[in-house]
Amino acid sequence: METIFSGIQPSGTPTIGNYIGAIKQFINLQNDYKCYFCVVDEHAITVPQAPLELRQQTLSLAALYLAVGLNPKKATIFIQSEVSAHAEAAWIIQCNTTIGELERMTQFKDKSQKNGRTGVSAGLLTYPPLMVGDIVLYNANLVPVGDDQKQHLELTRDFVERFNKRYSQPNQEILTMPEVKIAEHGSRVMSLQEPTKKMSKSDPNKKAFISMLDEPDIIRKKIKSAVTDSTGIIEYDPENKPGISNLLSIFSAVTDFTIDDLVLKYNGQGYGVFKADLAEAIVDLLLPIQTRYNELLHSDELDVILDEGAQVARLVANKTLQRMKNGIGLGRKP
Ligand code: AQP
Repeated sequence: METIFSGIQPSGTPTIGNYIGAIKQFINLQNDYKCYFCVVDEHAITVPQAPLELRQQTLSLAALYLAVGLNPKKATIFIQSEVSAHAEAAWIIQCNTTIGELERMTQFKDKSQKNGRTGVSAGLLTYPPLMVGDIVLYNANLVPVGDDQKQHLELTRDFVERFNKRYSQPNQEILTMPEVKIAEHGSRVMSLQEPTKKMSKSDPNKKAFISMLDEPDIIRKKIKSAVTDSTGIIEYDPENKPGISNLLSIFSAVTDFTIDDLVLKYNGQGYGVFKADLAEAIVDLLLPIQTRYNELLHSDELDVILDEGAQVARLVANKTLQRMKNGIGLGRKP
């Protein structure tokens, strides 16, 4: 059986973008693959986080994983910082990655530009090696992510090739080469306020995203105020009409309609009706998830699942880490 790893940062409440680009895929994948779904809290601290909020967001994200339908009997669900192999592997990976490779990452460029070089942590630069560690520790063959993570996955594949070439014995590769798995639709959900920019959970403008825990009236308001254009024609043209095209993608991803179905269905109707229906479709999707989330958040069940998940994850991750250390020659004994 092939193996999947994917993670989300508890850097805020996941958005409908995280759901469509990543989480939604997880639900079906757990039936056909050995899955590891992680709350990557060590990634979240690459930018400043308030300690109490970080802890609350970590638990909240784990509860959301379960609330959307991830099943701990099928998938291993755990918190990254509870498996120390991640940080150890990241160090080894950093020592086998060049600064040039890391400085080329667009996510680093974007985030560091916002804060200026002196205001940026070294961890923001070395975020990709930590992500490489997440993936290789579980021998993942497939990594389901949104489009924004493609470049990090390319770096992961380059790293695996280089590491295996340098340190593996013939026919005994230390690390598994992963493939990226991008959602067919909605792999890049855009901001509701600036539809040429990716929707992000840490966007300071809360109107730019729908959080998975937003209440129905907030969802309706945010969709109503989503930026479109003045033509009033519902058509899919991301280049010239990024706002309405983004809303069409979201609508299609949260329902069974294709974009073509929707264009036909709303032909001749204004943006108002379309937006109102889209808001209801999102509310219908999120309400049952929110109900289950509220039951789980403060339950003992959540703690037990996360304890067990960390235990399983540690066993697998430590084995790979040991293989990496042996390959390199770290420590006294293989
Ligand atoms: N807008 C998006 N559309 C589709 N997929 C998305 N993902 C993120 N944003 C979108 C996918 O969600 C997964 C988890 O992402 P992450 O939390 O690890 O990091 P991120 O990509 O940096 O997500 P955010 O929401 O933009 O977080 P912040 O604001 O903290 O930086 C990934 O698979 C990602 O591709």
